[in-house]
Amino acid sequence: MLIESVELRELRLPLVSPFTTSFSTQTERNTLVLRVAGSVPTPNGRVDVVGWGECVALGEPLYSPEYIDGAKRMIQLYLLPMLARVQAEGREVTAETVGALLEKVVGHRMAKAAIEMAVLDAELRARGESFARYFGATRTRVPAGVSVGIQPSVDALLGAVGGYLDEGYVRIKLKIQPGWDLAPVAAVREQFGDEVLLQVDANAAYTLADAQHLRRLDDYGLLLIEQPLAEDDLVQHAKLATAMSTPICLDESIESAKDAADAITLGAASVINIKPGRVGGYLEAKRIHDLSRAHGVAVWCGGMLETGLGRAANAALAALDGFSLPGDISASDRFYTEDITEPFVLRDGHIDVPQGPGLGVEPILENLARVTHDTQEVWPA
Ligand code: OSB
Ligand code: MG
Repeated sequence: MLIESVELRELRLPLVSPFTTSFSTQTERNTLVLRVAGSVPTPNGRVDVVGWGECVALGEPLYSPEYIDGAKRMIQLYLLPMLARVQAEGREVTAETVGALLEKVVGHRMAKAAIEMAVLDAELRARGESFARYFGATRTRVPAGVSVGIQPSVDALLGAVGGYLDEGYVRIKLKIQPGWDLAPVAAVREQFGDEVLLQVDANAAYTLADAQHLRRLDDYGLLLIEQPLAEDDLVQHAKLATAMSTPICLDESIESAKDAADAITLGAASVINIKPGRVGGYLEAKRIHDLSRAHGVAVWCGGMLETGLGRAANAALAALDGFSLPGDISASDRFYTEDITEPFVLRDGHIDVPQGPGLGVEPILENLARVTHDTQEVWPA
């Protein structure tokens, strides 16, 4: 596309309830949304179009090195100027080349992913093609899992899990940390039975020295344990995998298809949580899906408390055949009373995959205005 303007908005959406993980408690989701406008060549001539991207960085660098203010600066100071130079040379930026065009910048995958998502949305809207169709996805709905934060008490946890099961969620993920692991898992199994699809996520809160403790989770028939050890502990994850029968799933450790290939080769992961933002975008996410599938490694689509924009794209990606486990793709009201798009709702434990052009959803401008904390025109870069 030929980019003509880029608007960067910082949003603040209150959460319906605090979300506690081993690394923080969030009561509000601050997020960045990018609106890219320009024109795209089509067989019928150039079409003016707008595309939307969402940056999944959190407010603080606790889950990943990226954080909102940093991503904002990165997009404005480095990434967009690189694309502006490409255009000044008379070349066009496309979704399939933007990753390579920004490759010289080390890391900052969430910032890069937001730009790629907006450009891809613009191009697909111009072509009248949905994200799902572009990815080659065939399913029209995806099973919805829910990520349940660390609670003040086991009773509170049972109340929360019971509520989600009543709503129809088909898979429960419990956040765990040292001191909040065996007891909550045992209580949920006891109360809701062995049939519930149950998994846990430690967000890197343990070390290999905890292997004998973690092994006790094997008694609870968990689908997987997500990221028990540190981001760069690939070798240690491989060792842990030999010490316990619960499958090891990696989240934070996987920032690229190369990381996924390394983890698979090492035996550090038998399942991968694919988060498009964490790996630099939907195209790299699709490559990880393809490679995992070729190696018989199960994947599922993770979440980062996305607004309806990111949720739409995640649902489309998760509709690919290789996503064999339910993702962290819940209804909008899991986190927000009011989303910036039409809300995603649960129907029979599933979320419908948008079928319209591009993301297939639009921001509702009044809603967007209500939660916008800051808007900047950042182009010409
Ligand atoms: O580790 O999967 C994670 C949210 C923020 C940061 C990291 C994680 C999460 C979640 C929530 O678990 C997933 C969701 O958006 O539903
Ligand atoms: Mg995780």
